[in-house]
Amino acid sequence: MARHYPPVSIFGVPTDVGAGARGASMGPEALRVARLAEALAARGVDVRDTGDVAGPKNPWLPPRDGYRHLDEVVAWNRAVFDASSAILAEGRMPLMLGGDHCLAVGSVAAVADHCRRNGKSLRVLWLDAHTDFNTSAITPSGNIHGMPVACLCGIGPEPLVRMGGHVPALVPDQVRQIGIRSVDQDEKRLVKEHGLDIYDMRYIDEVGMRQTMQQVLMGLDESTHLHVSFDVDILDPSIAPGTGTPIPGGVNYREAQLIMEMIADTGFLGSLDVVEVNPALDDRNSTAELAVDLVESLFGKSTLMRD
Ligand code: B3U
Ligand code: MN
Ligand code: MN
Repeated sequence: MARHYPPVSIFGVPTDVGAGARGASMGPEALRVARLAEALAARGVDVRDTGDVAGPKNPWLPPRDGYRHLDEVVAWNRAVFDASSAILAEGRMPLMLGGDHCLAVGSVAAVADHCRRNGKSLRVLWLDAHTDFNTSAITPSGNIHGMPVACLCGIGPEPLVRMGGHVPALVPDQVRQIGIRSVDQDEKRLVKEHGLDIYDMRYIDEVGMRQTMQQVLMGLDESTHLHVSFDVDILDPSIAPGTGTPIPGGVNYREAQLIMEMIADTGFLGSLDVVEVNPALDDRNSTAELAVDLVESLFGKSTLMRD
């Protein structure tokens, strides 16, 4: 069965203000150079690139009270929230090109707000090597890209926790985390305490990606809005070196394709972030190219037998 996808609006968020390495600010251009919009258009998707949102420069300062660049992170997330909300209000699918992962506070808060207003049930698929559930009290770095899931679940600084008006934006029950293999000591305690549903690499090794994704995608129905937050560091660094915090032992090419294909098969994809592409660390834009390849699968490219 050929899938019909809603119209897509791409927007870029050129900042690395929440990261510990510089360069994710060039992610949107890298993904454009890798021809993301053209690839979706070739699949018959109505796609528009609305350009980049704007925000403050990266002051590159040490953490203060457990946060690096909190004011700047808030400003960028407001811009993301507004851009995502406007796209959703037009009945289009927001596709955010990061930027680092702190920006998912704004994108997911906007989607959560949209779902609340429209009687949709939101499920967030967090594809990542990291759980991103740190707080100012336990972060080893102060980098806010290690905190967005906690913020969305109501734990974090006021302006981020309140980004979408409703607090918390999400409950842990709405989140599934896939590909996890780097969690800080105190962060581990916190994710357990909050009951996050985590499919780590050990689980994927043991049961395989097919069964993992069947679990992840259980309980969806016509009212489901799926938000995919795709941190490219879920991928093994051997295939995706262009990212700020690469962790060995990640998802391989075939597993990554299967993740995307099984999400595509649900037909419930409603919004997407592609974050942490860092061309300064990449090998000839290979990570952005791989991300585009995988996003094509998310829009049904490899479902040869089902088209
Ligand atoms: N957990 C570490 C590292 C990290 C989290 N997310 C990324 N890196 N990309 C931290 O600094 O919070
Ligand atoms: Mn992340
Ligand atoms: Mn990560």
